Amino acid sequence: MKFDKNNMLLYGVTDRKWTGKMSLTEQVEIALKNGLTCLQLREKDLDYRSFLEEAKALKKLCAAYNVPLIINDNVDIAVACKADGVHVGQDDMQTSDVRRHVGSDMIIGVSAHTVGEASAAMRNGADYLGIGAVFPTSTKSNVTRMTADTLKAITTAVNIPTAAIGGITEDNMQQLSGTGVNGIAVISAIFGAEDIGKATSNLRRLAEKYFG
Ligand code: TZP
Ligand code: MG
Repeated sequence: MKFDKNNMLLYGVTDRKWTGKMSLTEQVEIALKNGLTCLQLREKDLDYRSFLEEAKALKKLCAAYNVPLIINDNVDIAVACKADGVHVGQDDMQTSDVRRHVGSDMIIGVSAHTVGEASAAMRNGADYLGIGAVFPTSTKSNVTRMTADTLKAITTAVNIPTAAIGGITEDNMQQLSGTGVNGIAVISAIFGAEDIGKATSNLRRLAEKYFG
């Protein structure tokens, strides 16, 4: 699948905490219909078989909307479900090892918090970076908020697509314009929204305005 900086515009990350009234698949389909440009399946507690089954179903769904599916952390699941990519954090498998495992075609995303991490990730084969946390967030614990200067320094240091992450909403997104990021990655602004469709289309319109 074609992958470039436009896929960073509105990058949605799943979180099972927000399912209940709707299944994860139903939530994802609404987001896909309303302008999501990339989807990351982020499962922390699912057993391998359920994870793989879900990943295969979401791969099919994302493909129907021509949106890349990225698997968080789990290289084996990413390969087995024929995902478009895999995303790793600094405490996960090393970028160069991931590249060896998945071959040259699969997209690799890496979380970066400093210029050093970002440059190393790019050198070792990352195709894009998630950079954060740019705002306070209650979705993930143990995250440190970075300054706008660090964000700018990272986007200046690398020449691969980037998405900012962490506490991003319709109301604060504008503060990221001019930092050099190609878009935003969000969990709660989409999957925690009362109306996922409306939230997604609003975020997409604003992302086009500030980062398109
Ligand atoms: N990595 C850094 S912050 C974060 C992750 C996964 C959580 C983002 O969630 P939200 O709800 O968009 O703040
Ligand atoms: Mg991780």
